[in-house]
Amino acid sequence: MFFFKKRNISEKEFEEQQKMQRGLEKTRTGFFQNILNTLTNCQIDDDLYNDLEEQLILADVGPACAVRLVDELRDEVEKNHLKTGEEALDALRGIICQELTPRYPLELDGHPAVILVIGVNGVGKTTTIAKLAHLYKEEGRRVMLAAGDTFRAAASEQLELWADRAGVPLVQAGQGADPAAVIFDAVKSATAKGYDMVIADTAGRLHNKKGLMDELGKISRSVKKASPEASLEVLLVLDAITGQNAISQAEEFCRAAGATGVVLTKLDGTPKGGCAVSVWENLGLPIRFVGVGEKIDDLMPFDAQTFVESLLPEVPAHKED
Ligand SMILES: Nc1nc2c(ncn2[C@@H]2O[C@H](COP(=O)(O)OP(=O)(O)O)[C@@H](O)[C@H]2O)c(=O)[nH]1
Ligand SMILES: [Mg+2]
Repeated sequence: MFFFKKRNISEKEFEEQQKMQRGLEKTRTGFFQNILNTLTNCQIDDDLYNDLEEQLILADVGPACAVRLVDELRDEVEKNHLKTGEEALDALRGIICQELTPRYPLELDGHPAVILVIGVNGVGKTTTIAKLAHLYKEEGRRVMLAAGDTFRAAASEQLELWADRAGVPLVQAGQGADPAAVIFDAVKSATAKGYDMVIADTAGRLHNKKGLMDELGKISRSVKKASPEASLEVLLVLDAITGQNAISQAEEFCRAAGATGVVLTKLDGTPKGGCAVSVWENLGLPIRFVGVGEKIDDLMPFDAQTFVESLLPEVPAHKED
């Protein structure tokens, strides 16, 4: 059985947890509160499993994923002779945590480490780039941005404002410039100037799958051409407010784009944060970051355990001082 490990946490981890709890407030006090209630002081029987399945679906976990999680829970309960709702709840925490734990690490060891941010319009790509720049700069990395969304003039201007705010340089070109050329220049410049990381914006327009594939293929090649030592992560940004809809629409898109991970934004704005749980099942991609607000420090590296502890807390979520 995958036991959900209770742990003693440091002050920093406690702060992270508080931030995640605030980000997940709507989800936690909504559908997941019902799940907590259902599993507190209950009888473990078929009705309970049916209720749970329904609640997981309402929480936007997605029907297929909800059915599988409840099946796994049933197995765990039987195998380990779990008797109480609290024991079953712990098993459920473990199952969800395992589901959310990335199967492979984020690749950032290239010179430079390149992160390409993709996704449809309005999901939060540009904001996420600013937040990533801030986060990695705080970690002591030298970050450069590339304005690969050359489709709209305003996109570059918006990124320029964020770059100033984050205090990092930006490589940009005029409207209509070739995004692969902009990103090539950024990677070249970063290599020459000793920057560790290039984070690149892209246009959200998805005329067709082939167009997208060609464009992203071209960008990947120009990254390698600019620096053979570069690593490349392609992060697909999904808006949690549109939840399961966004995930099913992203299925084809992410395969075409060769995405390597997901950033789930706007978790703070929805009671349906449960959609996070089905990202691996539907897209075969790990969640790397979550957006929990509009400010520059409202992005958190994704940690499955912190997420589950915030979603299904053991103690009342808010500590009284
Ligand atoms: N509440 C909230 N809003 C966000 C988050 N991320 C982005 N946004 C907002 O979403 C809107 C679109 O963001 P933008 O970065 O321009 O999206 P893009 O078109 O994908 O580049 C902006 O108003 C952002 O402030 C988040 O995590 N939480
Ligand atoms: Mg944008």
